[in-house]
Amino acid sequence: CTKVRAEKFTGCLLGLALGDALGAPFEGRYTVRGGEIEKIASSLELLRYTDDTHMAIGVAESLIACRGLDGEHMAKTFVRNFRKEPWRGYGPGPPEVFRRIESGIPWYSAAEEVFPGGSYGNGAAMRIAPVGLFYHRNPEKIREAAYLCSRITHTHPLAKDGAVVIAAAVAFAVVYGSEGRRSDLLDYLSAFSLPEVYRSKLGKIPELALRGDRREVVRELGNGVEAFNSVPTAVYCFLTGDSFEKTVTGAISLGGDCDTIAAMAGAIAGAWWGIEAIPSRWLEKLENAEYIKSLARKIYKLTVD
Ligand code: F2R
Ligand code: MG
Ligand code: MG
Ligand code: MG
Repeated sequence: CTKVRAEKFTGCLLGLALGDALGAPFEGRYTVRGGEIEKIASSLELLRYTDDTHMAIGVAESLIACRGLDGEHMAKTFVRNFRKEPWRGYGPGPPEVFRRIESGIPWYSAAEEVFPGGSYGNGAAMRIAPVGLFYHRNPEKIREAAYLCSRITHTHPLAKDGAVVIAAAVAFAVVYGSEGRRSDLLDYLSAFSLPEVYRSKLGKIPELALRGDRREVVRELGNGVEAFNSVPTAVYCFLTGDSFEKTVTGAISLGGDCDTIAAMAGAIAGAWWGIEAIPSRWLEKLENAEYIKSLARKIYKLTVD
């Protein structure tokens, strides 16, 4: 186990926000050429983030205020943040859950009826990185905390287990990066007894990585808004990107729900390599970077210092 440094915490949350902000202009695109990402990034004055980061900020704010995960407080934080900035590009489910909470339905049951069987969108996984940071010392708490955080808006087991995968990957990256072996992540995740679709997709990663065929990755792992079609893909991007920059641009180049895949992969990569590995030309343009950094530092102080 290498030293857990504050730079990994800041790298994680800034990495999430940058993956989101750099990927957002391409969300829903079928193909994205490598050069397009840098062209758009350099033409923009501000790299503006979307719901992925906005919700992760809510997770971090609530974890810090409560010194741990309090479902009711986190739900209220989500609702308050959404009301301030409803234009962040939220999926259809969460705003409906927030309306239900405001109408008096308890936070723990407000999401149940929004989709039959609950939402399996990737909205729980995209925001979960602060939970991985907060509970990095405590892998046995990760599942419980990720489930609780997800339950506010996403009650389908595949959404909740997608959040477990990303939270666990962030914890792994904080504890073992950058001197360990990235490929050990797959062994680390195998201890979390995941549903078959995750085990099967994560199990395909080593072979897919050998071939590195973009179309095959999209076909086998997915690039959609469903948690099971984006979470394993984000893990693939981290395991095959040899730097923070390559992880994030590789994720965006897959197209589809690429702001979210890049946000999840960027959080893991930022936690692995630390803030010093994030290109300054991107960091300088990131919206609210100082605030996001301050949240990461507070989680570090509460859990390591
Ligand atoms: N909302 C978007 N992108 C749309 C375009 C945004 C545009 N650029 C803008 O600025 O307005 N992106 C964000 O949403 C995704 C996360 O979604 P989340 O939070 O999981 O939402 P939801 O609605 O719960 O689930 C997403 C969709 O998945 C399908 N689905 C989920 N559960 C289902 C079920 N049980 N049965 C059938 N379908 C189910 C539905 O189509 C949901 O709407 C991220 O990409 C984020 O970036
Ligand atoms: Mg988004
Ligand atoms: Mg969550
Ligand atoms: Mg998205």
